Amino acid sequence: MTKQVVTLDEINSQPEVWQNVLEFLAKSDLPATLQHLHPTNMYWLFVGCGTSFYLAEAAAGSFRSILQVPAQAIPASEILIFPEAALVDSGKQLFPVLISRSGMTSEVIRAARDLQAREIPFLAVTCDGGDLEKLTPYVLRLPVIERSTVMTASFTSMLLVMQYLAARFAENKQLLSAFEKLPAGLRRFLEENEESIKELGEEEFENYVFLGQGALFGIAQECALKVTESSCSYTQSFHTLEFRHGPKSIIVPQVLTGFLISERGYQEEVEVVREMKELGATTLVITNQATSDLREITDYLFVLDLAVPEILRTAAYATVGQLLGSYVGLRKGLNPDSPKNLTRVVMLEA
Ligand code: F1P
Repeated sequence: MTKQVVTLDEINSQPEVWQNVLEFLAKSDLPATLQHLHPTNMYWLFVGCGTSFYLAEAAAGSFRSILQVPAQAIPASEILIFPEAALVDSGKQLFPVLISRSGMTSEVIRAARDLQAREIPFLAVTCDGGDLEKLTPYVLRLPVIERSTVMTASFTSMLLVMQYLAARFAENKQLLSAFEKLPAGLRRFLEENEESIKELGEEEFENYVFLGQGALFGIAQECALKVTESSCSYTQSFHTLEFRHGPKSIIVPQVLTGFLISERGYQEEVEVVREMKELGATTLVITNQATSDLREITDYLFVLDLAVPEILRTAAYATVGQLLGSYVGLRKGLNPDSPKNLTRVVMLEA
């Protein structure tokens, strides 16, 4: 009997977790509470560490896309070491969003206290609450209980929550009504593709690359981190078109080159797939739809087929990297529930 892997169970629980989170959001009065801060006239600064920093990247890309507001992501450490640069006065009201599953990560807590000292209001987005939820009146604590060391459902759920916030601030009824399709769409995708991802995990590669544009760049970074954390493999991530400007020098068949293809940048991004295939890359493609020319240059293809606006597909792309990381780890005889050198929270000496 195969040993239960909690991380895999939690990855596969994401459709149900998303359903619960969407029901929680429908009852939350926080979006209305934040309205008085004029969210469409603020400079949004998304802050986190590790997976939560890549979540910040995807959230910032989502706010730029949905709200057309200035939005940036930074690691919490930047506020501690270079506060004057991180908290730049852009002329717009700076509004930080501190993201932490545990609410206990030392760098995030120190950044929160620094913001308090500067009397800069901020939003906390968390699952466990921890110390973070006590440091601000603006808290979104999600009904997500995650036991795994690495973040999976907490990552995608907190991203959905921030996309929901942006859609509420934008009063975008088409987006808001589309969220309800996501849990069933993800359930179908996972049922149809997990076995293929498991088989891909059993293939040996020297290292892995993940590429994405816009909000998908944060997802590419997270896919790379998941494979590193769960399997001790070497990975890299770049903006897709940036890969031409030097990093492509590593291309050989033993490098699994992953492309998170957007709808908006489809033509330009597929051209990069073609060029890398011609250089000898083994290509992995995650896309919502695939034309025949893309299928011809793709070795491992995963089609989301989600009937929702493009930006709402963002979180689903991450599930391929989550599953791949765990299955590569298992193939290497590792335990994804107990990743080498890692702890569930990074807490530094006071
Ligand atoms: C942040 C984090 C995770 C990482 C590991 C250690 O946690 O760096 O991204 O995977 O679990 O902690 P948090 O601040 O979101 O709780």
